[in-house]
Amino acid sequence: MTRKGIILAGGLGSRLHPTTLATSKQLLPIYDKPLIYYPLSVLMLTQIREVLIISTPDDLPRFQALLGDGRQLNMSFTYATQKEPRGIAESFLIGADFIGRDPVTLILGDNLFYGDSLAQRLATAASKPQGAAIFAYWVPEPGSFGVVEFDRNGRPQAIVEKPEHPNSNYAVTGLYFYDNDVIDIARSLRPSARGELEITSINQIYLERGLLTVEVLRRGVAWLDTGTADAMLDAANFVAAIERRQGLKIACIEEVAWRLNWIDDEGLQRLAEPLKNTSYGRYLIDLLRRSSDDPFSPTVALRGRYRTPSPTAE
Ligand code: TTP
Repeated sequence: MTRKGIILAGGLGSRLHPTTLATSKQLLPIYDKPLIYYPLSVLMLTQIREVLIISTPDDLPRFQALLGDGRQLNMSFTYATQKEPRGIAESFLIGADFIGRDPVTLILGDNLFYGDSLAQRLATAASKPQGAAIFAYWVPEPGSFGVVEFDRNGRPQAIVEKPEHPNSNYAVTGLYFYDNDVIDIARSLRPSARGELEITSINQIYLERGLLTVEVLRRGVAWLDTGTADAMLDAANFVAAIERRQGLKIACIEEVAWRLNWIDDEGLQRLAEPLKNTSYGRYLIDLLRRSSDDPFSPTVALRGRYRTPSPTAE
C-alpha cells in the first residue's frame, strides 16, 4: 500500500477579492514562492510521491503549467477539477479512482505548516494502519474552524463545525490522514445546511468508531492559514524572517526532493538552471556547494532519518 496525497486548491477565495477574482489564491506568492508549494512540501515530507491536485476548471491549467507531471521531482502529479466549492470532503469522491485501495492524506491548498518536529509527526500519522489522524492547534478565535473538544484526559470528545459558542480553542487544521474507508464514508454524506460535504462529518464518523487520533500541535510548530489579506501578509513576513535568519528556505520543493534523495545533484542543478537569475535559483545552486562543506547540513540529517532509496528512473 502506498499512501496517496491530495491537495485541494479550489474554492472561491472570496475573502481575498479583488485579488482572487481572476486567479487562484493558491497561485499567489507567500514571500518567494507560490502558496501551493507549502502544502506540497508537507506531503513530500510525509514521503508521498503521488499527488492529485484539485482546483477549479479555470485555474487547473495554471497549476499544470506551474507543476507539470511531477517527473522533474521524481514524483507524479495528476489533476482533477472541482466545478463548484461543494466542500472539502468532496475531494474523496473526485479522487476515488486516484486513491484506489490506498490510504490517503489530504491537505488544503492554503495551509502552511512549519516546525522542527513536523516530519516526525507526519511520519507517525502516516504509519497508522487503520483509522484517521488529524491535527489540532490552539487559536484565539476558533469559531471559523472545525473545533475539537477534549475530555480531561486529552481524548477527543466531539468535533463541531464552526460553532457559534466554541467550548474549546482547538481548531482542526487542514491536514488529514485517512485509511481507505474514507471513500465510502464520503459517499455516504449528504450536503450540510450550507450545501457542502463537510470534512467535519467524516471526522465525526471516525470519532464515533473510535478510530480518530487527534494530535495537538504545540508552539514548536507554526500553522498559518492564508485566507485573508492580513493572514497572507503575516505568513509572508513569517517566512521571510525565518528564511533570512536561517539561510534556509521553507517549502522549497526542489530542495525537499533533493534532500529526500528523490533527485540527485544533477537533477537539482537542472531545475536551478532556468531560475538562476532569481534568489530562489541561486539558493538551489548554493545548496549543492554548501552541503559538501557543512558537516551539519540538514541533508545529512534528512537523508539519514528517512533512509530513502536512490531515485529510480521512470
Ligand atoms: P476556504 O478558506 O473555506 O474557502 P476559500 O478558499 O474559497 O476562501 P473564501 O472563504 O475566502 O471564499 O477553503 C479552504 C481551502 O480549501 C482553500 O484552499 C480552498 C479549498 N476548498 C476547495 O478547494 N473546495 C471547497 O469546496 C472548499 C470548501 C474549500
